[in-house]
Amino acid sequence: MIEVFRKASKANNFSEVSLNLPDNGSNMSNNLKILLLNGPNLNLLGKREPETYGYQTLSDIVEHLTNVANQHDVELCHEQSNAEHELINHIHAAMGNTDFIIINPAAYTHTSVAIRDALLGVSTPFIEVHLSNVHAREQFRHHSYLSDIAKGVICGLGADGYEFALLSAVKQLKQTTNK
Ligand code: CA2
Repeated sequence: MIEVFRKASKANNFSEVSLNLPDNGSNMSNNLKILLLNGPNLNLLGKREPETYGYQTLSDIVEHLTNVANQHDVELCHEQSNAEHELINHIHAAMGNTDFIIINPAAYTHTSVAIRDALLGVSTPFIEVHLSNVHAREQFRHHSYLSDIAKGVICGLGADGYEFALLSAVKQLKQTTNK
């Protein structure tokens, strides 16, 4: 914990301002907060290519995950973007107020050093999720720029993978915090 004290003595009046900042980027509020982040084209879920990505829409998935999070007394925030810089901005915005990130970076998984650097920069633990089994697909999907720095990776289990990631994140957080 970084503590900044400003002490000012004014005549007979002594005032002290104390500002407590987390030095590890952790959320200072009482509730656990998890960010679900989805990358490009995942807004098309349930509308195209259901044989590969399933029949559930992104809204269906987020609604279900929100219910699961509520049952565990955890706040779930969701963002989806087709733009790399917006995903990076969401990662930056999570710093200091989010305990865990669940991310499906979609195609950026296989290309983005910038998203890797953002996740390293904020030090928020994260799980990488893929709906499809990327290892059973084209060679270029076998490499991820994120997997080696993730707490875990789930792929090939469809939308259930997000739920398993959420339950694991909650379990990990409840083990390491007293919230
Ligand atoms: O399996 C996954 O979740 C992926 O992250 C999905 C990405 C793909 O580039 C990764 O290799 C694996 C593609 C997301 C595209 O989503 C669509 C959903 C419906 C229709 C068309 C695309």
